[in-house]
Amino acid sequence: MASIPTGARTRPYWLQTIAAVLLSIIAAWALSSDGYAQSPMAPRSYKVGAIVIEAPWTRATPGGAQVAGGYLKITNPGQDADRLIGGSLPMASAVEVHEMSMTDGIMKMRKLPKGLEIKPGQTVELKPGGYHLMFMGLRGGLKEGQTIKGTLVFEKAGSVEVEYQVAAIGAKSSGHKMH
Ligand SMILES: [Cu+2]
Repeated sequence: MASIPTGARTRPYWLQTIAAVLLSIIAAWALSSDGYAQSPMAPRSYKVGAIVIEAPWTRATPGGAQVAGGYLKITNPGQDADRLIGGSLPMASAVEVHEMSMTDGIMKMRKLPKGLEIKPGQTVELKPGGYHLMFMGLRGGLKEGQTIKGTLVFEKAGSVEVEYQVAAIGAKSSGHKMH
């Protein structure tokens, strides 16, 4: 720093350079894929067409279980209705869209053959006890703390890659603060 003249009134050139580099780093970070913080447990959001998907999560599977539920929030800020019709997961033989409902005092679930409609302006939350994705024919268990890549398929918006955070066995929520 000996080359910096003492008593300079304007910001020295080297300081401007550092400031410019820092700004470009911050800008690059802000524009990076998710827009969200990159920490592994932070809720993530994804966009495909007009559809926004938030914070996909699933649960660790007890030994030998071959099914697991997938949960997330879907918002459709667009002008047209769309449908979540399925998806894929490398370690599952199928990903189905399910509904859970009380029938004669018994919780039952069924596959929605035409998928789940998301109307314009609507937000639908897939959560335990309600709509959910069902991962069928799982090969190998899901472990708490893992991140599982998969895809979701919408009738109009098409397919999008997402990552599921794996919560504890039997968790009622991902443990994330939804906003
Ligand atoms: Cu199910």
